[in-house]
Amino acid sequence: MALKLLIVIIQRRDLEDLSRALAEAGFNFTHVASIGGFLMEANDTLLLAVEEGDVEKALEVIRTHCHARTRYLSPVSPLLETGGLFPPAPVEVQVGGANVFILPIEEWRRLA
Ligand code: 2BA
Repeated sequence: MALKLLIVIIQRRDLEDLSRALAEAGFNFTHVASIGGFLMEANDTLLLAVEEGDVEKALEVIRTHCHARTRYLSPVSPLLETGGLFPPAPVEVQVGGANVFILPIEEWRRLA
């Protein structure tokens, strides 16, 4: 059976709940702490190698335990930096639930 690698980027607030749910569903995974390039905030990346036939099951667990959230960014105005009066309106950003990249695994070896 073919194997797939799921690279799953989630929000930190979903990590505990999702980790527990994946373990209960029988999935092995590796957790890597990461930082989003746009918000520059900590997020988390999970690596899961799964049988192709289990991909949808894993996605369902991820979908159930990762939630979309709204964040507001306050852009720094060049006017403010030079003493201007009016701060720019916060920018609304929708983050998550999860960003999942699904890659084929060519070969998996456990070396003992
Ligand atoms: P960040 O890069 O910190 O992005 C957080 C959220 O900001 C994104 O949520 C998106 O709604 C918004 N955003 C990102 N880049 C933007 C831009 N150039 N202009 C306007 N808004 C932008 P998500 O799309 O749910 O992404 C959540 C996190 O998943 C990202 O955190 C990043 O760590 C990762 N990610 C998303 N897309 C990716 C990609 N194509 N490649 C690698 N990592 C990705």
